[in-house]
Amino acid sequence: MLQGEKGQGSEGEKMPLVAIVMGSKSDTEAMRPTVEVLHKLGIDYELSVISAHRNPEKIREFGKSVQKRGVEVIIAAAGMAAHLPGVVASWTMLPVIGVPLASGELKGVDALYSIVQMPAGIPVACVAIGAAGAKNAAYLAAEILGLKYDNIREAYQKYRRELQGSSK
Ligand code: C2R
Repeated sequence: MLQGEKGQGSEGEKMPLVAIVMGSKSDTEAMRPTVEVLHKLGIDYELSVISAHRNPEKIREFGKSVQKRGVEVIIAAAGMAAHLPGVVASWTMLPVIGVPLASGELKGVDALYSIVQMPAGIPVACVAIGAAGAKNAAYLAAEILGLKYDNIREAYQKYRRELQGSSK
């Protein structure tokens, strides 16, 4: 996965409905489950690496332009003092799903608290630390998009039926 990458894209010029943004290139492996779930559900995504701490102008530009590109849900992943999801949320009206990553000495508890403890006013949805959260961010995005897109709702329903079957 590279910065600016567009996923799916089998039909070429599709506009991604999901934007994944991560705080560092070092987060790439941790976010692979998100990409895999989106791929399985046939949801187009774009992927960027932008740190709110290290590149505040770039995250502002991202937040202000992302909806204009047709994106409807943002998945923002970061480890340590994970301000990225909250900062992105401050620049857009789109729903932001934060993924706390276990990249630092505190194994993601730092990122979890940074993301989940948003003061009232600007919400960020928060999933679990690590691979479970990375997957659930994609499933939650599918649920949101499924309210509007029949193909996504059907793909997600199919996955849920399979899940029920496999847990017998
Ligand atoms: P490096 O490996 O680049 O030093 O990053 C990243 O998401 C990563 O997990 C270490 C960790 O720092 C996180 N990071 C943030 C932000 N920018 C980078 N939490 C931010 O702006 O919130």
